[in-house]
Amino acid sequence: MNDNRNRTPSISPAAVVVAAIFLLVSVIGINWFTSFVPVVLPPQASAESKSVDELFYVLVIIGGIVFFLIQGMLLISVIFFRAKSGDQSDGPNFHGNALLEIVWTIIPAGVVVFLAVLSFNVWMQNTEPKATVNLIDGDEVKINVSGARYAWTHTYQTGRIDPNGAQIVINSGDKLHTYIGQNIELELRTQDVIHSYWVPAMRVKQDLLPGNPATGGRPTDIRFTPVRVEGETYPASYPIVCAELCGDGHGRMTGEVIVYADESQFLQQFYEPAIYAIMNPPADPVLRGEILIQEYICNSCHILDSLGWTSRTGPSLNGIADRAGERVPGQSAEEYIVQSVWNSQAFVVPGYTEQMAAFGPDQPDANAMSAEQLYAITAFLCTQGEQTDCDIENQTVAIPAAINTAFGLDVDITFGQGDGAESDSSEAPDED
Ligand code: HEC
Ligand SMILES: [Cu+2]
Repeated sequence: MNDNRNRTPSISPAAVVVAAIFLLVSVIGINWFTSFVPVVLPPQASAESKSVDELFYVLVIIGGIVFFLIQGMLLISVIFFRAKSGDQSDGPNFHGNALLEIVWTIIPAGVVVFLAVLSFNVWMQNTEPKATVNLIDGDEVKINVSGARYAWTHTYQTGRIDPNGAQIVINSGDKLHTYIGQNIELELRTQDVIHSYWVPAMRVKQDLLPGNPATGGRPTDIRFTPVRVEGETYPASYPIVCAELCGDGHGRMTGEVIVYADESQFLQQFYEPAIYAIMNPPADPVLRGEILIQEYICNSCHILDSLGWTSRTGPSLNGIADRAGERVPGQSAEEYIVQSVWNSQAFVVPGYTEQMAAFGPDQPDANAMSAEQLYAITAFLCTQGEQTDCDIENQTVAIPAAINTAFGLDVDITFGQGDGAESDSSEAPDED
């Protein structure tokens, strides 16, 4: 034993040959393995996806080679250098091999640096701001995404003006509409906790970070350009999911990217109809409300069978019109609904907490709600009941003082056209 103490291990030629064979087998095996990867990955639906996938292949190949090489060496050691039966002695005592140690430090260090440079390159390339973004009909349109437990909301600041002089904002709910070749740039904000906007087919993912609510949170952005996918029929749909565990409804926090074949299909099937609908709302406020309410994230917290909502963070809205008049003494059904939406904290339904998001004229994009929109939404909710207590004809609902104070508003909402003469905000297009 003693004569072994300061021995330097020698590397036998046989070991080198075995290692070389393993390296070869690993390379071939990994190449064969990666030929299956395209089947596993979603379609490459963005210009960015190719470089991301190539980076992924390089990582899998290098990682695979290292894995198989180490496991192979381990296996060889276990088989060829095992103790012979009856051998109770200690093994030879080695004191390192400077050459080996240098080699096995330099190679991994080199590999890590190589991967870092490669990854940084792909990242820089894919996140680089484009000269023109969100081009629609020759204009750059700002598109904001809002994440809230548990829904995504997309809003397009169209730059077009409605008859009242206000900018037309299209709220497309959980769907992002785009077309092949459009450079998309989204500004993301969360209304509560950290979420992560992930579109696997576009190979992009970006966290939404809470910030100072007074400044509207802390925006992050994400960029990608949809490209044509072989054999796809357009408009095509690709899932959006939340990639940051954000609560018990995290799994429900999904959406869709709808990709149109070209700009004209996008304009015809999404953009112009959306603007037309805003410019020419149905005369019936109930109908308007039914359309509007689906643009907000109410579905992420409430059950409402008539619209297929299934979420349980808040009370069910089935039959709300029957209960609304009995919730707060002295408050009519329509007053209660108005208050519930604009200032839900004023009365918290027993058994629930103050979790409902705020909606109102001063709220950020996804939660912005004008008096006219609130009027229509209330009119719709007033139809959700058996013998609704709401009277949406000839009624003026005074906005509760608390809301006036909070929003600095002084408006009433008029239902129908009758006595509500003194109202100063009934810009609801009158019907009947
Ligand atoms: C983040 C979850 C959440 C969202 C989003 C949300 N709500 Fe609520 N909602 C609640 C909770 C929780 C309550 C019960 C506590 C309270 O009254 O404030 C509630 C209460 C209500 C009530 C009173 C129900 C009753 O039985 O008295 C109405 C009406 C209502 N919400 C309508 C809406 C509408 C309309 C929207 C969309 C514009 C909406 N909510 C969006 C969580 C939410
Ligand atoms: Cu989330």
